[in-house]
Parts: sequence; structure tokens; C-alpha cells
Amino acid sequence: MTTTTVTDLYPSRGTTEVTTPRQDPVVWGAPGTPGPVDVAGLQAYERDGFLAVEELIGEDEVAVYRQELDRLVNDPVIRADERSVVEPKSKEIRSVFEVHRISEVFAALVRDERVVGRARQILGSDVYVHQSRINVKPGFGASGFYWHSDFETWHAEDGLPNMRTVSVSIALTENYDTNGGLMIMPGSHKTFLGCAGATPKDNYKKSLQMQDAGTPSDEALTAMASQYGIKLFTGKAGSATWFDCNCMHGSGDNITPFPRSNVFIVFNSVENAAVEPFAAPVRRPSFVGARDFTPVR
Ligand code: 6CS
Ligand code: FE
Repeated sequence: MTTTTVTDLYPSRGTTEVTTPRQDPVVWGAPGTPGPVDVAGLQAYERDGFLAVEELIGEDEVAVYRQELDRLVNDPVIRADERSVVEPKSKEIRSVFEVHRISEVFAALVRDERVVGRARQILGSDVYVHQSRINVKPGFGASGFYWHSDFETWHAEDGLPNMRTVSVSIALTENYDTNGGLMIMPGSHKTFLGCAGATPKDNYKKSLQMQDAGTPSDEALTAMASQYGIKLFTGKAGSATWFDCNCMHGSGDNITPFPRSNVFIVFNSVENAAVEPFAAPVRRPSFVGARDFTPVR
């Protein structure tokens, strides 16, 4: 049996923190590839690592997805499912994973050309869903997500070899500048920050509530924030932020009465299918890191 070894281009979770310059394109699609994003949009995505879309879906569609989110969150079967992650303090549901498989409503959103079309254009290939989730982020103290690069986790723990993965966060409630919106360091996607500290077994059980392994040092974050700045994303329900898998990002707690709910879909190129984890003892479950690479049709 031939075993192909895949080179680890982005070492992480060793004894010390180490940076590696990005060795992958940001926009993989050839210039001029037809699709929903115009040339200026692709140039901005290449430069910043993100692209904001003011109205990806309309108000009437938002209502459908909000209703589906409420249905899932209030379903005791879903709440008992391992795909549901609760808030550490309030024990309210924080996230439900793999919504594109457990909900036909969210499955249709994934197949929508305004969504999957942008992913194919940016990644320059057919795509599959590496991960999907609804984040409820209810008010009155829902906790945020500390600074991290998603790719650092998806490489170390899910075995994605290259940076050929794009996420879209679609707001299902208004994202104010006060209720724990997404923050990204513009341009941070061009440097990979390998974090110090080995991945504990079953790390995902804790990391989806509060990430520890794969967390940058204060020094690294200070240097990056000083170099890149920090952009806070606000927008009406229906707005969306597309961002590269290696952006340094995070979001604050939400102590306002206004929930910051979104649906979060991660598209990976079929040319970048997951192999074995690069820095973890075991794979994460497939509801967090997909092992079915069937392209979205
Ligand atoms: O570990 C993960 O895959 C998830 N964690 C965070 C905080 N962002 C990316 C992803 O949803
Ligand atoms: Fe993240």
C-alpha cells in the first residue's frame, strides 16, 4: 500500500511560537474568472483577506433562516446532540454544527449561487463544506471567541494541507458595534502564526467553547494588531463577511440585550481535501471537520 506523505507547510503547536510566510495564493481563481465577485472585490479580498457584502440575502430570506435557527435551538433533540455547544456560563446553546446536513433550509443556502458561487470563484475549483454552524450569541453575557486563525486549527487538527478555504458569516440579526461582532486584522492572512503548545486529546470539546491550544501569545497579537489594525464588522441582518481561512480574527462578549446570531459556512477546495491532522493526536469528529468531500452541487 503506498502512503503519500504530505509536507507540513505550516508548522504549529510545537514548543515555541513560529511564523511562516503564506505559501499559498489568496484568490485561487484565474483573473477574470466569471462569478458574483467583481475584479475590485477580488483585489480587495486578496489585499485584506476579507470582503463585506452589504446584502447577501434579503429581509424575507433572513426571516426564514431566523425561524429555522430558532426551531433548531429550541428542539430538545438538537440540544442533546453532540453537534450543539452550550455557553459556558448560561448553558444556553452557543452553536449548532453541521446545520447544512441536519437542516434542509440551511442546505439550500449552501447551494445558493450567491453563496457557493463566490466560494468557487475565490477558491478556483469545486468546493465542499468543511464546516457549518449557527452561532446564536444570545445577549446578556454570551461569550466571544478569542483571537485565532481558523486555518491554524483546520491544519493542525483537521488536516487541511493548504490555505484554500474560505468562510462566510451571514448575519441573521443586526450586528451593531456593541453586541460582539466579528473583528479581523486586515492583511494578517499573509502570515501564518504557528502557536506554541501541543494539542490535547479531545481538544474540540473545550476549544469550541473557549479555545486554548492554537491561541497566539500576547506579544504576537500586539505586534500583529500594531501592524495591521483591527476592523470591526457591523451590518444589517442579511449582510455577510467572506474571509480567508488564515485571517487573525475574534469577537467580543455580548452583554447587550441584542443577540448577534449568524450562520457560518466554511468552503474548502476539493483540491485541498483533509488528510491526517498535522499537529494533533486524533482527528476531530466529522461534524466539525468534514470527511465527506462531495462537491456542493
Ligand atoms: O475550531 C473550529 O473549527 C471553530 N472555532 C472557531 C473559534 N472558529 C472557527 C471554527 O468555527
Ligand atoms: Fe474562527
